[in-house]
Amino acid sequence: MTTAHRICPLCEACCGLELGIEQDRVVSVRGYDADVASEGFICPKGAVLGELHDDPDRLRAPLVKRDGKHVEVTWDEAFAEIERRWPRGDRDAMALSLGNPTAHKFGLLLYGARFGRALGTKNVYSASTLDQMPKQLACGWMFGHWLSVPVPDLARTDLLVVLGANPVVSNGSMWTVPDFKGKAKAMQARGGKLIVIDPRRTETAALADRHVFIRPGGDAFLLLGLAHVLFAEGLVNVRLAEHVAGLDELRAAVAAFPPERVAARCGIAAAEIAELARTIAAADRAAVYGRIGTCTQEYGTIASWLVDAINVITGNLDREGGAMFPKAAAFAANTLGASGKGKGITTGRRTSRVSGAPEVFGEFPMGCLVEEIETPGLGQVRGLVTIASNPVLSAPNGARLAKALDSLELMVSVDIYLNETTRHADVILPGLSPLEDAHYDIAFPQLAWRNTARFSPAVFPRDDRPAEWELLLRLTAIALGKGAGADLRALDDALTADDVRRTAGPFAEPMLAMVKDLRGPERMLELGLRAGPYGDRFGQVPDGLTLAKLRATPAGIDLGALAPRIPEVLRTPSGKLELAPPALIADLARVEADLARPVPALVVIGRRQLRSNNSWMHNLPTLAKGKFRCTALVNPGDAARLGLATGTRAELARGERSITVEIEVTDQMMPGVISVPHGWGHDEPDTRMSVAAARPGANLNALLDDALRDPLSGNAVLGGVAVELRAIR
Ligand SMILES: Nc1nc2c(c(=O)[nH]1)N[C@H]1C(S)=C(S)[C@@H](COP(=O)(O)OP(=O)(O)OC[C@H]3O[C@@H](n4cnc5c(=O)[nH]c(N)nc54)[C@H](O)[C@@H]3O)O[C@H]1N2
Ligand SMILES: Nc1nc2c(c(=O)[nH]1)N[C@H]1C(S)=C(S)[C@@H](COP(=O)(O)OP(=O)(O)OC[C@H]3O[C@@H](n4cnc5c(=O)[nH]c(N)nc54)[C@H](O)[C@@H]3O)O[C@H]1N2
Ligand code: SF4
Ligand SMILES: [Mo]
Repeated sequence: MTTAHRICPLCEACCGLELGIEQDRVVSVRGYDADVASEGFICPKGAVLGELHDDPDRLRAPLVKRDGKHVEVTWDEAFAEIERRWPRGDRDAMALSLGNPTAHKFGLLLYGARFGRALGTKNVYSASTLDQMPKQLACGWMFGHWLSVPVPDLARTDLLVVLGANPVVSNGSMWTVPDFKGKAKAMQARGGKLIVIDPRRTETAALADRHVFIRPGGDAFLLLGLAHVLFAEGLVNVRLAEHVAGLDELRAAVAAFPPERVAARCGIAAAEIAELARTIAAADRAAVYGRIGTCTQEYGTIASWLVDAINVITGNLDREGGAMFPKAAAFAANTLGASGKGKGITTGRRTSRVSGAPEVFGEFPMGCLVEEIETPGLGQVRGLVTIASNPVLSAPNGARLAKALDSLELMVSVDIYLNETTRHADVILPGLSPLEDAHYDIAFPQLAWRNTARFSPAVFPRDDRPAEWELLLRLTAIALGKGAGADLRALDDALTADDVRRTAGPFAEPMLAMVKDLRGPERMLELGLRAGPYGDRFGQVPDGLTLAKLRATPAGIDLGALAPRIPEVLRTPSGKLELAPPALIADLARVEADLARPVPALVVIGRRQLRSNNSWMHNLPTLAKGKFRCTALVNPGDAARLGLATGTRAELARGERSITVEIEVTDQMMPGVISVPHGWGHDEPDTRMSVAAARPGANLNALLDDALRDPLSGNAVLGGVAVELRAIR
């Protein structure tokens, strides 16, 4: 048996794994103890990477739909079909949908972006508006860059307050923190405390020193109440005052939200809100962390802003043991250019054709895609390319979208399964197995608990099938009108040279000469690493980072604990940390109006599960085994009132739409709140996921509304949505 080392591409924890290999098969997977970022941690998903590699349902050849059935064709036939059917004329007629795994594969991320630029369409959609857009927008306004997202310095904090996240299960999000549980326990062993604020007593809450139930969608109200108390009781302590603007505006804005006013809306007593504020202020070093529960709701951007505003006004931002900015080795735009001042961010440079939703960071809300396909007229979307994206299950009102997909002139999916979304595609282009591909994380080192740099080469050699970046390059050639038969090597050289010349000016030619033996994403990585903050600056810093150095160090290179970065990290036009961005202050009017609205009797929220990964890992036998997991968790009081018991079936309805769910009664749930995981509903015809289809579960998103969005970020509202639950007799 030989061993190979490989970063797990499945979730944001990015664990380093050690694979045992016999011939061309993975026979064991363990956490790699020497890995500088994950130190031996592994979860049940990483342990089945071999099963993913071997899955007979995973596509290995392109498929084209002929007479309603997908049939295998050659690569040339698949691309010829795409070229023949490509909608011409209006650039905006082609839409692009980027799914979650795109963020985990550097070939997809770098060449997906290239392809997007070649398309030149304004119709770009992604999982970001089903997920973290509010956080990135709030950070953009506060710190001046959409990738400047502070993360808790768990290794040194005394108090971690978690809202709307379950890192024991998710292993962190917008926060790369492998073995969150071990690190949280180590904090507790040093005397630190963990507080979890969640409508469900989660696996993370079970570990916590204190759990507080909150009404879904109540975070903005709670956080306003907390900030109010901090100001009112003189507990504000802004350590970075000379770098902070807007303190008076923030004080004035939260003055209208004393705990007594917000208590009913967040479901937390006024006295408890005041006491929580005092606890955070009293901690020596504290960090407040909010994640998907605080984003996928009506006030996602406001809640995300207030999380960091509280970190600032309690003196915990950018300080050891508080919330800190990581510094990534490559592609970290917030480390480049002049520091201190910048352009800041701009949104709404365009608006969507049908709803007039503003563009945010070059995207429209995923919820808008369906209406752009359905609504005739100039600029109608007639073609779609999905890249690792399964919106039929992951986007609200997936059933409506599924119908709309069949009306497209051309749909192409770059995907490894024939699933609920790709079954609508005219052409499916499968990438390699992750084990046949090299790996470097572009996004997650910007969000990691510690600064490190790691690279994994491919574990297995590949046959003559193209890598995903090569598929995307060929699509780029088609989009640019160069044809499917274009010289891809020359195109790659030209596109990379353009990028380098744009950013490096007179240094471009020598830089390009130094990387001439590389191609594709590895060449872009080499350029990014060497130009980055730890890089060798193309020879100027002799012991600086290069790709060769990372290749020689499978356990990765440790770049140290997080260090303070203000003012260097700031990119706002004022050069200051903006504590009271005007758009957010203005949006408080919505929160104010909501105080008068009645709270619905029953709402649904989502949940993530350890042995599942959004919509696509239900086909791996080891993960699929055991107890059926797509259940609706219901509080015992609600269950008694509605005549429901564990194991019975019920109809979960919203307006005219409904799904059938299996009930699990548990006092983990706050009264009036139901929890249903997303990513299920594998019972669509003409898919090829035999294991998943055996226990399909129900698609929560069939129920939710595509039009329900946070207006600032365009993020979908996926939680706190009013529903009815009826026993099926
Ligand atoms: N109701 C509700 N809905 C939600 C959420 C929620 O909490 N509640 N969460 C939202 C969030 S946070 C996210 S990120 C989205 C995720 O939703 P999506 O962005 O749709 O991502 P996945 O569900 O992970 O689906 C991944 C797709 O990529 C394919 N794939 C997997 N690996 C590869 C690969 O290596 N290469 C290629 N080319 N394709 C691959 C899979 O077959 C699948 O089609 O769901 C969102 N939807
Ligand atoms: N095992 C596993 N790991 C995953 C994934 C997976 O599917 N499986 N998905 C990955 C992805 S794409 C992402 S984005 C991350 C997400 O990672 P997390 O943000 O940790 O996501 P969840 O585990 O869904 O935790 C969200 C929590 O918010 C709570 N919640 C719901 N509504 C509200 C609310 O209004 N307010 C508050 N305060 N809480 C609320 C829910 O009860 C839930 O406990 O996980 C990633 N990791
Ligand atoms: S926690 Fe995430 S990165 Fe680590 S092994 Fe599990 S799936 Fe892979
Ligand atoms: Mo996500």
